[in-house]
Parts: sequence; structure tokens; C-alpha cells
Amino acid sequence: MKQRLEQLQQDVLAALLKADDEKSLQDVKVGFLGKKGTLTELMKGMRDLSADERPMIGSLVNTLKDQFESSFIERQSILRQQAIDAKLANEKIDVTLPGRRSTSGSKHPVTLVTEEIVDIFSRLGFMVEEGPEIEQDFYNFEALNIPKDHPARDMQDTFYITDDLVLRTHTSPVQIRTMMRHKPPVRVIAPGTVYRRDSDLTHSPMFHQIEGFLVDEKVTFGDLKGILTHFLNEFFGEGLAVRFRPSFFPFTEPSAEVDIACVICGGEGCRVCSKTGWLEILGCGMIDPAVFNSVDYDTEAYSGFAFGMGLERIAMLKYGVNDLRLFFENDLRFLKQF
Ligand code: 2U9
Repeated sequence: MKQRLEQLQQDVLAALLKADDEKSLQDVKVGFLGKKGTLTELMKGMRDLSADERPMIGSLVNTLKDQFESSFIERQSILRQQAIDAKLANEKIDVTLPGRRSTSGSKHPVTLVTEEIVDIFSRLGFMVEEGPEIEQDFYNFEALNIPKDHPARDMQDTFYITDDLVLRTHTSPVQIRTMMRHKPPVRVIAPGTVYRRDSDLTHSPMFHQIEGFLVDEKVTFGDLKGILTHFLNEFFGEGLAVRFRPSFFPFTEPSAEVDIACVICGGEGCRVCSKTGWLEILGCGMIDPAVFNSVDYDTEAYSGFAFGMGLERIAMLKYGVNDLRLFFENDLRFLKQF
């Protein structure tokens, strides 16, 4: 029995040294101490030992177990360290390699013209206001003197969410909300996304507008002409020819449309201006008293003007873009040029 124990001691310690990963190390342990392990099997022979031999063999078994345990732990920590070293060698990072360059983006042309227009009006004391894109019928239509049977409210033009909620068809509701919060004098510029049920080569169901208004005592159509002419000269260049044509909007009276000399041909007549030499650029007018009544402004004490323009159209003219769809496709080859 003693000899067999000594032999087992040699074998099992040699097996521990041979184990070259944690899995085979565990296998050695099971093969030695497990239910059917070599030591377990050997100890079954203890029964046949005499009473004198038993304590001596018992103590040898204990020593062997202790020795196994400490050799096992020692081997285990060597293998773990080896595994970590191998992993580290494998995942070595070369900190001297150059970093990845971050590409620089550019602003969308519609953002660029919005910022430039806001800038010009900010210098004239206008405040920027924004509002919700999902709007109540009252703010989008009713308060703007657009009655229930007006063609602009037709299902063809408006995205209805419920009977009372629409995707705003213009940024004018922002101005109504502003007037209801602030008494005159007020000067506001409102850029934003608007929606109309219209989709073809020259119309997108989602587009961008900027509108502005000014209300104070004694505001005249002359003020309107002066401010808008100044704006157009700042934006398109000094000395630009500008003309005002009579028009109609439910929310302004009188109303006008404003043309500038064609920025492509300089007024000679070309394809872009349909040979007229003029480009329609914005709409405007004196705010209708009916609008003042909806926001509880005193129509005797105050007057004001308002204007609106489509930002995609402005961007097309400013940058010579000939296809509206380019603004919404997000093709980087197009966007990178701005
Ligand atoms: C209030 C009162 C009046 C805003 C105005 C226009 C004329 C106009 C169009 C230009 C091209 C919209 O993008 S477009 O289709 N806009 O012609 N907008 S007057 O008048 C207002 C706004 C708010 C309270």
C-alpha cells in the first residue's frame, strides 16, 4: 500500500506538471480525487489494513492530499499567468500608429440660407421664434382669417391628423402664438419646416419657410418696402432691382408679391426667369385687421406688415441649384459642395 501511494504521488505530480491549460489541470484533479479517481480507488484498500498500519497509511494519504493541493494551486497560478501573458502579447496596441482622421461635415444649403436671413433680420432687431409642427386648426387657419371653406384648407393641401390637428402648412401660426404672448411693439422672424399635400418635380410635401412680421404704432406699407428692399440687397447683393406687384393673401391687406431681377441672367431673360428678367422671391402685405382681432391687438392703435418666403427656392437661386429634389436626397456628393 505504501509503495502504491509513493508511486501515485510521483505519477500525479508529474501529471500536474504536464498539464498545459486549466482544463487539463482540472482533468488531473478529477482523475486523482474524483469519485472514480486513483486515490479514491486506492483508499478502498484501507479496509484490509491491520490496525497498526492504518494510522500510518492514513497520515501518508493526508500528506499526499496536502501536497497535491499546493502543487495544484501553484501550477494553476503559473498557467493563469501564462494565459494572461499570451493574451496581452496578442492584443498589443501600437500607440505610435497615426489616429483615424475625423471627416468634417458641412451645413445643408437650406440651413445656410436660413442662417443668413436670420442674421440680416437680427441686425434689424427681429427676434427668432419657433413653434410646433403639429398645429391646431385655430393657429394654422382660423386666426389667420382663412375661413372653413377657403381653398387653402382643402384636403388636397393639408395633412390632417384629426379634425382639429394638422401638420402646419406655413410658419404663420408661430406668429399668432407670439402675438398672443406679446403686446406691440414686436418684431419676429420665424424659420421652420412646413408640410403640404403636394409632391412633384417642383413641390416637396415637406419644405422650409421663413416668415417675419413687425407690429407697432404707425407702421406703413413704406416701412414694409424699405425693410424688404434692404433685406434683398443684403442677401443678393447691393443695387439689385426689386419690384412689388399687387397680390392677395387672406391674412394681409393690401398684399404684394416681390420680384427681383433674375440672378441668373441679370434681367436679360433666360430659362430660369421664363424670359421675363424677373424672379418671384417672396410674398408680403399689411397684416389684416381680422388677424389683429383674433390675437386681441387694438386695430386702431397698431398696424404691421408680414412677409414669407420658401427657403428651398431661395437656396436654389442663391446657389444655382436647378433641381429641388437634390435638397432632400442627402447625396453627399451634392451636400459636400456647400
Ligand atoms: C401673420 C400674419 C401674416 C405671412 C405671409 C406670405 C405673404 C407669402 C409664401 C411665400 C412662398 C409662403 O413658402 S411660400 O409658399 N408666403 O407669400 N406670407 S404674407 O403673413 C403673415 C404671417 C403671420 C400672423
